[in-house]
Amino acid sequence: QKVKEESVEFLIPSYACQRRTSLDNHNTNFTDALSHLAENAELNNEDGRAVAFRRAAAVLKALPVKVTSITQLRGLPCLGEHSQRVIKDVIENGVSSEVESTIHSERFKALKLLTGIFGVGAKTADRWFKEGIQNLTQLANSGHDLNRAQQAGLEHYYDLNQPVTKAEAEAIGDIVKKAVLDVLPGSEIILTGGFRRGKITGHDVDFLITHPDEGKEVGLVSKVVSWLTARGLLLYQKNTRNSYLESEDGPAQPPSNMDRFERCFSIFKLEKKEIPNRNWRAVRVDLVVSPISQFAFAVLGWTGSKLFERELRRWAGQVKSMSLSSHALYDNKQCKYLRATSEEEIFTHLGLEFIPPSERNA
Ligand code: TTP
Ligand code: MN
Ligand code: MN
Ligand code: MN
Repeated sequence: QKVKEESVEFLIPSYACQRRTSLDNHNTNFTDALSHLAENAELNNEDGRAVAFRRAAAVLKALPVKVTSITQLRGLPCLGEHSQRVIKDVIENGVSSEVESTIHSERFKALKLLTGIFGVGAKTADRWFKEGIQNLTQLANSGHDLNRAQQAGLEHYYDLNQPVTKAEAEAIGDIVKKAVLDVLPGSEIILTGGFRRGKITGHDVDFLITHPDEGKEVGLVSKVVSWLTARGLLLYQKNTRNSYLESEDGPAQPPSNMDRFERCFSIFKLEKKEIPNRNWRAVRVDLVVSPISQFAFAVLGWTGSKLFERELRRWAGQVKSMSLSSHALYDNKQCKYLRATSEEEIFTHLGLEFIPPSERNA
């Protein structure tokens, strides 16, 4: 599991949670190609294939040098035959013919466009594509009944497909802080997701909220939503109550990235004086509330990246016989929950070196 470059050897462990992956990617030519194939597999509901491409891309993201020859890949983990073929193609021809024909196919283009609508997943997009719907006009004219999320997604399609900047995330953070502290003084609010990993843009803004007195946080999301709604700051919101019960949901549940926190998937109406005529733009915002006793797990679970999270859960299960979720860590051998009040403690429980958020960009 080593890569050679001018007699320097780098050790690349096989689980993404065992290694550091900064945003400084030296192999975007390969990782873009592999990510396109992963995306295509996700659009085709081929999850196993998608994860294999994601893992291969993540290994290349973690390399401290640019790969220029296939021999440098010898001994690296997670590079299956298919991924190696794609990399070889890119080295020799500058592009992968498979990737090129995939991303220029009518199907890929249409599915990407349709899943770019907030509220539309791969299955819905595929059903529509099979009915001949390939663009937004055809969808609007199709007579399909769209749900509330999809209507909002269509209405704000352009805005929601524009990257959210760090400055916009901070402006929304100020509003969220004001709302939360107004309805429940003493609450803590942190920016999670990609921005916590140091990304300078994102597809949305993720906030995690808690209160030092366990129980005080119950019902907080709906109060915050009322506060925001009263001020005309929300274009769309869907609340979900907390449905987590340790006794039922803990160890018995298969590891999954869907958690059961009280939450709101929303679209903010962010004031932007510089946008002419309108003076605002739409931004996707996720608000999640965690009890303080689960906060460290929630922070770890909501920081991402998605592959890093997936790998943490896989490591926990396969190597440590533990079940990790955004709520808790359960030791299947000792038959007990392992408590933690910080991310560092969770890494220690898992027998992993602590990886800071900025190095979780797998
Ligand atoms: P995202 O907001 O989807 O991704 P991101 O912030 O890493 O990237 P982007 O800049 O494109 O927004 O998800 C953030 C994290 O939240 C991700 O690690 C997965 C986690 N998550 C859950 O734990 N539970 C959920 O139900 C969802 C939707 C996400
Ligand atoms: Mn570097
Ligand atoms: Mn995000
Ligand atoms: Mn999100």
